[in-house]
Amino acid sequence: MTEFKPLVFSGVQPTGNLHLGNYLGAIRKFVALQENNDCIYCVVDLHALTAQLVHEDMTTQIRSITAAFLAAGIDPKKHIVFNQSQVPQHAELAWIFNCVARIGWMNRMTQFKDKAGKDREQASLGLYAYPSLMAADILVYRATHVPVGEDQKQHLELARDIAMKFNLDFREKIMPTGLGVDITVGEEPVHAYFPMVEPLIDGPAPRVMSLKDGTKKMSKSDPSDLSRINLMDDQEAISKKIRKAKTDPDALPSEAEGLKGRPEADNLVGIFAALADRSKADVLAEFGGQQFSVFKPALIDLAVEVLAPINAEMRRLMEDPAHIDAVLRDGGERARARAEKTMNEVRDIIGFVR
Ligand code: AQP
Repeated sequence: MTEFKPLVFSGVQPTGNLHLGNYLGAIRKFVALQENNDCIYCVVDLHALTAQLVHEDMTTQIRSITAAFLAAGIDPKKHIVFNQSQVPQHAELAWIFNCVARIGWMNRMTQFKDKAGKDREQASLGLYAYPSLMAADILVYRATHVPVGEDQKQHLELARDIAMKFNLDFREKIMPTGLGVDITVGEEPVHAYFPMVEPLIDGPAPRVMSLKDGTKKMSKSDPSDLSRINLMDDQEAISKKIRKAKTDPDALPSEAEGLKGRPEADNLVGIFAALADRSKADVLAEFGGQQFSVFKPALIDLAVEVLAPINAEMRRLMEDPAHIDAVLRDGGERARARAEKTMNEVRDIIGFVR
């Protein structure tokens, strides 16, 4: 549908230890996409302020996410890797988008409701406006494709709504600039400045669940460290967490259908399948009828095999913070140049004097 030049953008918050959900749901896709696409990957440090303002280890966290990107195989020379706060154009476009987005749209965001909890009055304005900044992160590069986990689907729909409203509201101003692109949205032809971003959610593990509760997503902010496998976990920690992972008393089924109503079993089989690049059906063809006492050791071996090299490389990179900072500075410079081009065009479309 899109006639914009394809461009991949995605971001990860420096808010704690990266876990297997972040890796399988997002970072591994980032690595695969760089083969055939122009990609921009961002450590979204401004977003990290939304739920908690003061982070004692902000600098280390930014470096650690960058190290994870590089250790997983992202090439910062061919693509762009940077931290968001180096490119102030994200925040500038977010302000304009705050004026495009409607309160009613923001009120529907389930992640705000989840993260704000019961005491919504005490949540920051930033947490509420988070999806508008996320739309700006993507659209300040006029990116067309965004690899994310399933939890971000609603935010990407909002980004599309914001782009569409901007395109329609400024239609008459975009036309004479010659900066727009003719696209079709549904049946409708639209002369668009901003593309309708496509989420790239499909994959073997769009939603990795907690090891302690198969109905909750694996999350950095879960108070229990046993709920997640961190990319920095060593072999012993991985082994302990999988051994202690919640299961049910039954043997594994022989077909994927049999995982219905068994969230913990479904999650562990899904993790195995994603790590091994196999389907759940294929994994069950091998382990169907076996108890968890057989399956878990196989999962431990596989998880250690996949994660150990990433873990080792992250540790090596973290010993050279100057190198990581140089990668971010170089990426920041290149990202800023692209973002400023968009912002100059947006300023012209709106009619700001410059
Ligand atoms: N459990 C998950 N399964 C699959 N994908 C996931 N992602 C996060 N959790 C899972 C994806 O990882 C990318 C980076 O996420 P983020 O750190 O920017 O924000 P998040 O979604 O809020 O991640 P967390 O771990 O849940 O952090 P906290 O606890 O701080 O909220 C995104 O693409 C996300 O979809």
